[in-house]
Amino acid sequence: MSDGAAEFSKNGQIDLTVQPDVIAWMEQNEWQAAHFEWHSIRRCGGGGFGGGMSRVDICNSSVPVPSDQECKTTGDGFQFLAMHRHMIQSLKQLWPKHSEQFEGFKKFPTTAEELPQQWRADFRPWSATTLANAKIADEIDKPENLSRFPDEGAFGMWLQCFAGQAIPGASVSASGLHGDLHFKWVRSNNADHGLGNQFTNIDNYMFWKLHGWIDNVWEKYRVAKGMSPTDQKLKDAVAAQCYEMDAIAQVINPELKPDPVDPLPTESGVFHTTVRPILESDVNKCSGCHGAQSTGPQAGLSLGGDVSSADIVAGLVNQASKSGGQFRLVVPGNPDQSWLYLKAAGTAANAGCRPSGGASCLTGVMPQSADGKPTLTSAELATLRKWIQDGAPAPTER
Ligand SMILES: [Cu+2]
Repeated sequence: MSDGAAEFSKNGQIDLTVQPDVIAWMEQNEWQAAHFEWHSIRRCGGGGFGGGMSRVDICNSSVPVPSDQECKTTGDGFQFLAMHRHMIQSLKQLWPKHSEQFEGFKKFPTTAEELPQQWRADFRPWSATTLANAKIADEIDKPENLSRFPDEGAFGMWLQCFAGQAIPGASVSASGLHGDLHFKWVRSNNADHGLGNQFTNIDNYMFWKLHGWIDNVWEKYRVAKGMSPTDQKLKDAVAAQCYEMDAIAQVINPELKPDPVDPLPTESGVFHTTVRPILESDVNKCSGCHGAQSTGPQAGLSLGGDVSSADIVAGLVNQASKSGGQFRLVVPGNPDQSWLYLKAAGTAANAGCRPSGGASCLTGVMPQSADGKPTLTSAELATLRKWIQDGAPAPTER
């Protein structure tokens, strides 16, 4: 895969998208549609009416309609931030070497020079209101700006919905910086992957530039408030959005569902009863990366979902890793030579990984965390360690 944006030409206009491989992965996993329906289900209103232009009657589907409806509550503002962070993090995790295409503007772009070259000739100045709001967002760590927003949900709501004012619920509803940014880069001829097409706008390179910027200023807010990038509330919120998006994707395409005619065996054993729940817990795992249905670069490593524990263990024990050089994923009796353990414990960086046999060395902690510390608790790590130490026994069928 190439780095950065891909050019997309249609009817004499050049637009920018993420790389075609990324678009294809998102299509396979119904991300374009799921992203649209994620927004639609927040437009259902009371009693399941509305839903905007939903193509799957999302308001009356199996996915519960969130009580936080679009731009009505600060809870929605928080979910808006968490959902887009989930997508950004997942894509960066899937393509760690090509992550530039999922990174935001470093600051709100106010000059042509700050834009990709293909957009510079079309740069038009922003309104004074937008510029004033952008300054507040970029300088959110200044006390006078920070104090405008009692919590991150209020900040998210303002970014998404009410740039013109800080207090939600007042009568004036100027569009947020989010809308200002979205409307700025619509290529009218690009109905396929353009920012103007709500059903596919996540294909567009500028989508990630603008949402990445929103994510950056959100993080700046959190840091200024002294909030940790690894606190449990944040992790739970991002994981919840991951699960909601997966649930929506399954409404859109039931084929993504586990196969109901082939029930999983009933299993027991240490791995099945104590290790697997750790790998599958809401916090540590999201099916986008290591699930049975995953089609991304991590596809070879299945840690949960619609797969038996016996198959998970078979895929780990004495198996080569894809990004752990000479290491195998699990070496029975030897956790400190087991890439799975080293990654989870956050000690992979010091393990002496050497690229080998086609396997690179990606030594960051897994699940990824912003501060590089393990996401698993020490008790969970001890459980994983003991299972490997005891010979990584396979589960048994009851
Ligand atoms: Cu969105």
